[in-house]
Amino acid sequence: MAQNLPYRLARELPLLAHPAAHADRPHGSRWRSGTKSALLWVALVASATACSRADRPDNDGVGEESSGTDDSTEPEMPTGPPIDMAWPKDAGAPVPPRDSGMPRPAKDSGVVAVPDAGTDAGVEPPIGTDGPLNMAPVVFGPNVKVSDDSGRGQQTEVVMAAHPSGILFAGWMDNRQSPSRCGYSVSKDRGKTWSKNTFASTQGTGRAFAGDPAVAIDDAGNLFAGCQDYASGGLGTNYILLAHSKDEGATWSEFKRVNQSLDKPWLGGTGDGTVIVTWLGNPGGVKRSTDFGATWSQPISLGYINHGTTMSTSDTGLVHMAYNTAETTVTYRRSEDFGVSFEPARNLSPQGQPCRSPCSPRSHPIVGADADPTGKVVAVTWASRQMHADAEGDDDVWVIVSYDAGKTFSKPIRVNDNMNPSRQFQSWAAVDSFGAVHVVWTDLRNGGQNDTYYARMIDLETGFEPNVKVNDASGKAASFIGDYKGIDILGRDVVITWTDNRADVGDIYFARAVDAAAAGGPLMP
Ligand SMILES: [Ca+2]
Ligand SMILES: [Ca+2]
Repeated sequence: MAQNLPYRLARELPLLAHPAAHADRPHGSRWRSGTKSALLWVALVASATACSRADRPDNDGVGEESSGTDDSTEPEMPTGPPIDMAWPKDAGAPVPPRDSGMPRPAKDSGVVAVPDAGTDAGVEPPIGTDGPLNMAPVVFGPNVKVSDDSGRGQQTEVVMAAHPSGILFAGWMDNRQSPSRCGYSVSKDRGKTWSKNTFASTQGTGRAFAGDPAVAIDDAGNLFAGCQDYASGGLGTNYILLAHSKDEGATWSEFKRVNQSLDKPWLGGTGDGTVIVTWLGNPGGVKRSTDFGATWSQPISLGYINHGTTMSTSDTGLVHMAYNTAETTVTYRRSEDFGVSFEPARNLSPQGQPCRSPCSPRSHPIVGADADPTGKVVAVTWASRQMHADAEGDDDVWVIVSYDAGKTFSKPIRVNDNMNPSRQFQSWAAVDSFGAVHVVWTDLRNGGQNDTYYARMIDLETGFEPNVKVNDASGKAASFIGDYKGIDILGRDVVITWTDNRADVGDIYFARAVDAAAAGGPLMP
C-alpha cells in the first residue's frame, strides 16, 4: 500500500461463514492423511506439470472512502455455521529441525475443519513430479540489484512473477523522482541480469502519484503490469492502471485506467490474454478480462475489505484468493473456473495483529499466498504478534496450508525459528509442483538489520527446515520498506525479490536458490 495515504481502521465485519456445499472435489485427499509418506508418492508419480506461477499476492491497507468500484454489486455476506476462530493454543510451538532427534509434531497436528479425512485406500498422489526429490539444504546465490537508480531514491513494495520459460517480471514503488511511480524490470536469464527499468506514472495532476504495483504472467507468457493511480491525491478518484506486453517486455501497451477503485490492485494471469484484477474497498471486487484488459466481466463484490487480496491461479481452473478482513481474520474465496465465478467467502483462521504502529518499519496485516501449479496445495502466510508458547510478543511469521485444493487448511504454523526478541514480518509464500511450501520474510533478528530470511516445508509432518538468510549484505532497516515482497518458483529454483537497505533507504534486490524446489522441471543453467 502507499505509505503516505491515511489509514482508516477497519469497521467491524460479521464473521463470514464456512459453507460445506463445495466439500467434494476430485482432489479430495490430503496427502498427509494416509500412511504413505510424501516421499513414497514421489516414487509412484511420474506425471509432472512444471507450470506457471504467474501471479503474486500483495496487499495494502489504505482505506478511506467507500465504493471504490464503478460498477460494483452489494457486498455479500454468506451464511452458514461459523468456524472456531479462536487462536489455537498449540500454534507456534517450535518445530525442532528434522535431524535434531527431538519429537516433532504428530502427523495430523494442526489440521482443522476436515470434513473428509481421506483413507489410505484410493488416496491419490498429491502432486506430480518429473524429477528426483531435492532434499539438499537451500543456498541462495549472489544478490542482484534490480532497481537501476544511480542515486539514493527509495524503491520499495516489490512484487514478482515467474514463467516456466525463464522470464521473471518484477514491479515496485519507485520514489527516485516525484511524484512516485511504479517501476518494472524483466529478467530473461533467471535473474542474473535485469532490464532497464520502466515506469507507470499517474495520469492525474496536483498531488497525484502512483504506487502499489501488481504483476502477472499468463500461461502464454504475456506480461501484465498493474499500478494504482492515486489520481488527485484525493479519494474516490483513484484508478487501477494496466498495461501488457506480448514480447517479454520488449514493448508495452499504454497504461490504461481499467477500474475506478481506491487502492491496492492485485493481478492474476491465465490462458492467453486472460487477466484477473482485484481491489480493496467497500466493497472490494474482482473482475476478469479475456482480451488483455480491453473488455471486462461484471465485477464480483468481495464485500468490505480494507486490504488487498492474493490471487493464485492454476492450470486446473482453481483460483485461490485469500485476504485479510476486519484486521484479524484470514478470509478466502475460491474459483473453480479460472476466475469466472467465486465460491462464497470462508474464514480460514484467526490472524492476530501485526505491529503496524508504532513499529518502524511497520508490519502490515496483509496476507501472502500461493498454490502449486495444479492448485491443490495452497499456502497462506502473514505476520502477527499473536502469542504462542515461546512468544517474544513481537511479530512472527505464520502460515496455513491446504493439501486438498482449499477445502481444509491447517492450523497456523510458526515459520521463523529465532528465539531472541525480534520482529519477523512482511512474509510471502510460494508452492512448488511437489507441494513444498516456501516462505520468505523480513527479519530483524540481527540487531535491527533489514535481513531477508527464508524457510522450506516439504511436508506438514516434518515442518519447516531451519531458516536460511537470503541477503548477502544488509543495512539498518529503514522506516518504510513496503508491505510485501516477491517469491516464486522457476523450474526447480526458488527466486526472491525484496526491499534492501544495504545502500540507501530502499533498493530492489533479487536472489535465486538453485534446485531449492522439492521437485518440478529440469535444472536450469
Ligand atoms: Ca519475533
Ligand atoms: Ca534506492
